[in-house]
Amino acid sequence: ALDESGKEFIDIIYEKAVGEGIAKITINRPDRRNAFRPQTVKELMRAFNDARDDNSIGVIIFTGTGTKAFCSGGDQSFRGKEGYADYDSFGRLNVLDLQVQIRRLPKPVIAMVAGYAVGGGHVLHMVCDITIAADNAVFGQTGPKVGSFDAGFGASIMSRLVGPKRAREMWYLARFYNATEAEKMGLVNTVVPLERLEEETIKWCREIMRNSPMAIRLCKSAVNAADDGHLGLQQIGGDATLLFYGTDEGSEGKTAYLERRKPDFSKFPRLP
Ligand code: 2NE
Repeated sequence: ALDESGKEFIDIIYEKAVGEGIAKITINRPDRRNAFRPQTVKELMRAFNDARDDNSIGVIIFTGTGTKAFCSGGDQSFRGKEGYADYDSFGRLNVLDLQVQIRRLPKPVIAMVAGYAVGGGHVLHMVCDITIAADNAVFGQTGPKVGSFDAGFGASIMSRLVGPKRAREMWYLARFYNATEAEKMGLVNTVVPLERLEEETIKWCREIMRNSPMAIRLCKSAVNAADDGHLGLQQIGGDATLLFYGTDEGSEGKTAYLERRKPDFSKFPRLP
């Protein structure tokens, strides 16, 4: 499969149902339980970027090939002293950039989880806007068992989702939780039989697609704003500028500048 710029994807599958406004990004390393290596993450970032820029896309499904795993985190066989390394000579934790990208992407990202979502794969589903789980899904952090941890979003977003006590439990004990337990903990939005997973996910996508894209964009920014601090404010502030550019008042400033005249803002109301 080729991406928009003609580059081949090796580790992922990227599809679009353009008429529906739905993109689907699939980690395609089922033999490794969809563990990611740096190449996988680079491809995911390219695909998410394309889906963000594509005006016809309103919602993105993020999933893994097969029914055994959504994602089992970083591929441990690529882990070195500086992070994960594949074709580059140096290691990296570029999955952290992917997490930020998903969090800031102004369209909903829905994690469609069958099987294991563990380790860095668990963090990936947590940074998505919504998680639809199959009844065979298993959730948990494995880091402390394999000499790793994610003290960034992996800790902070988890703590928001399940509360600090449960977050400590998940990290300190590194237990696995089934789909029903995960739903009770607030980790997932709904649990459906495995054979209905895709159907249910598409149903949620279609419901989202019926609603106002700008309202959804602002709601995503708003829900994240307080937790994301300055970056959250920047996102929602950028949305305000985006909306303002579309107004006559915003346009008057630009037009006056280009016409080399003084702007006339007198006709615009000073709202209470
Ligand atoms: C996911 C899990 C529980 C599945 O168990 P099971 O029994 O269904 O499958 P199995 O046999 O363990 O795995 C199938 C094949 O996939 C490989 C396995 O080694 C095995 O290979 P073969 O024996 O067939 O050759 N595989 C699975 N996960 C892998 C991985 N993450 N890296 C490399 N190979 C993997 C079970 O497989 C499991 O516990 N996997 C490890 C989960 C894990 O510890 N992930 C890393 C956490 S750290 C992390 O992701 C991270 C972070 O903490 C901070 C920043 C960035 C990343």
